[in-house]
Amino acid sequence: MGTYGTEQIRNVALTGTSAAGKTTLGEAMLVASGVIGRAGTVEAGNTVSDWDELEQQFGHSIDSTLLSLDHGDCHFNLIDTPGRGDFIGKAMSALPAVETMVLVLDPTTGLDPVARRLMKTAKDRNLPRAIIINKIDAATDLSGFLDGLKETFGSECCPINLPCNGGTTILSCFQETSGDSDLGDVADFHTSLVDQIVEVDEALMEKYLEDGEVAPEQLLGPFRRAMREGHLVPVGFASARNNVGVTELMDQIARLFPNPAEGNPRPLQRVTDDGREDMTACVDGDTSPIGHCFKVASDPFVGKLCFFRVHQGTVDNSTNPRVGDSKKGVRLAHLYRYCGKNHDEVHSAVPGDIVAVSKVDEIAYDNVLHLDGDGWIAMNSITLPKPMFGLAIETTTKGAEAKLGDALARMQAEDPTFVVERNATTREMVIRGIGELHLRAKLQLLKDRYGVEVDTHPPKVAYKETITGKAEGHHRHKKQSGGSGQFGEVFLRVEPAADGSEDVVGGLEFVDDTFGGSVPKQFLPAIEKGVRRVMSEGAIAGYPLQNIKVSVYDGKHHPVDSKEVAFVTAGRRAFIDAIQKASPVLLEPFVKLEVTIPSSYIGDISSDLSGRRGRIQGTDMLPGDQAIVQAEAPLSEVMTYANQLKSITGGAGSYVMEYSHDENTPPNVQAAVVAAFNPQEDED
Ligand SMILES: Nc1nc2c(ncn2[C@@H]2O[C@H](COP(=O)(O)OP(=O)(O)OP(=O)(O)O)[C@@H](O)[C@H]2O)c(=O)[nH]1
Ligand SMILES: [Mg+2]
Repeated sequence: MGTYGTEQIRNVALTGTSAAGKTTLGEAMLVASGVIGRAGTVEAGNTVSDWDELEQQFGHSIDSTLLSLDHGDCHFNLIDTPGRGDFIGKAMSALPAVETMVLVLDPTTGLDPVARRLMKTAKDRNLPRAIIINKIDAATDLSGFLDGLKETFGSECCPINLPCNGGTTILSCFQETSGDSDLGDVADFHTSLVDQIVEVDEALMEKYLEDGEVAPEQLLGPFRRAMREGHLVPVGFASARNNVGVTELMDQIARLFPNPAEGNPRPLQRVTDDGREDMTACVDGDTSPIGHCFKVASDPFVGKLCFFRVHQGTVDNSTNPRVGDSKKGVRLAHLYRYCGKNHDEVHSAVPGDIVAVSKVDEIAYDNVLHLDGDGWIAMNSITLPKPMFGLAIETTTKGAEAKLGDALARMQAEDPTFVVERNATTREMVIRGIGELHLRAKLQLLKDRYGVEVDTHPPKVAYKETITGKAEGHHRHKKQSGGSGQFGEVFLRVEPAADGSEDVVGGLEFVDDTFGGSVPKQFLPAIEKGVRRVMSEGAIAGYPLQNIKVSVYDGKHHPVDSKEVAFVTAGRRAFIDAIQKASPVLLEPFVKLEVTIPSSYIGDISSDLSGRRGRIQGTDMLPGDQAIVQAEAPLSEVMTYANQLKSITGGAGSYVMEYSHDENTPPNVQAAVVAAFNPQEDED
């Protein structure tokens, strides 16, 4: 389709369980719409969506991919997302770009944590949802699966069609009022669906109670409303591989799913000197353009690409929007419409559309593009899991450090759940991701795309220091060397900072409690500098300090010898003195683990985790004798959990981890870490 208007657009994210058939479903829709002549398969590595070499090597999706196609008079922007827990960040970050999330499930394996998390995230963000139960050709207990679905996600999950003739066809129970299906009498499903829909419309409900039936045309508006209100999650059946239920889903998207003008408003905020206020994007009319970048990628030919969704106004290649709070406008010289790796250059994008812009360095993931005069616009970001699975890396190629740094910076820009840390204390470069598979994919990319190979080993634990009591500290710094000397004396008090205090900056609240000029005001920044140095370098074990309030209450100065450097040292030493007396503790990061295993290993996995100071929080059974064990454990104990899991289950298990919270280390661990700390004395 050359041109289309906002009302014709349907933006849909295909999310859900890994290997449920999202990529295959996207491929089938491309065939049905005539974009491609024949469906490729994931096995053959020739689908439009999994076009990337890495995806073909790994045999599943790794990044989100935009597919575009026309159906009837509608234009679909479909975002195919990866279903593996390791890549959930890519699925979640696509949600702000669409009006509807379609969760694709595999009835032969069941509901996994990814599906649950995505359903919850979409619900919390007021995003209309639908479900496709795929692989009906292979499923044996669809009724049981549907019951489990309702139990997990609520009775608002109502079939809109039903599998028939052993999963070889489907029949609409929205249109049809009677007949037979593989799941039983169509009439029962029709009634449940209509009951659910009319609940959002009182007048219609009365009519329905009186007449006992409502014409399908009268149900269209209430259907859409029920979806928008989260009161209805339509469930469809399909076999993407056998092309069953595919065009029906496309018809449903076109007829019943919201277009950008009807979808629920996005949580945008306008930020001015007066603070932040919520705002609603307005797709109609001549409003000034607002776009949100939900994905950054690199195209081998086009270079850096930023995919953005136009939430308001029309964007064209003469638009020079500002990026977030930056004052300068950027040029959107080349705009593209993407389908897999194929792209067409376009000159403009109407409100609601999704396009990519090339080679604009200033745009990063989650940035909002806008033309606001006084303030700037921000999106209420999706909270992505904080990556905790770490590997320390070193290049094996001589002189490749700069290349490695550059490659990692780009990879970080393209994946918000991938971070690179350079730890001054441990002198390690650590890459962190969601799980072992996530980092394995990054290392492969590093090798294939950037030609950099690295050695890896488990990183040292990133402990933090804090205090649990109050104490006073003092230091008198005096140095006389030949001519002028150095003199500064500081008395200060430390205590834990109040929870959530706005005065805490970088983990520290710094208060000037001096009076009578005991310390001239111009030296307070020097004292703060000394204190902040300790905050980052640590006082007892060489790890950064956090959550501390320090009040400088007295000191002495010398009219000639007092200078900045003297107060930096005095502040630093007085602070260390106080911290050591204020019952310091070492905090260690705890992670949430979700371990998927054959259920026969539940006992072994639970006792192994308990032996690693882990706490089991729950166990869920999945169909096919699989189970999920949820636990919290100290990161230091599960740093090489991939190996452990492999040796317990013989390779049959998988897991993901993310940051949970910090906890005090047990005294024996703290004593060992403190004993290993060897602070460098400073020069005085
Ligand atoms: N029997 C059957 N197999 C299917 C169907 N759809 C997809 N498959 C197979 O299921 C496997 C996974 O399909 P994909 O399309 O890669 O699944 P996905 O949901 O994109 O997986 P991720 O990218 O890992 O999230 C492949 O082997 C497909 O051929 C179906 O309808 N029936
Ligand atoms: Mg896929």
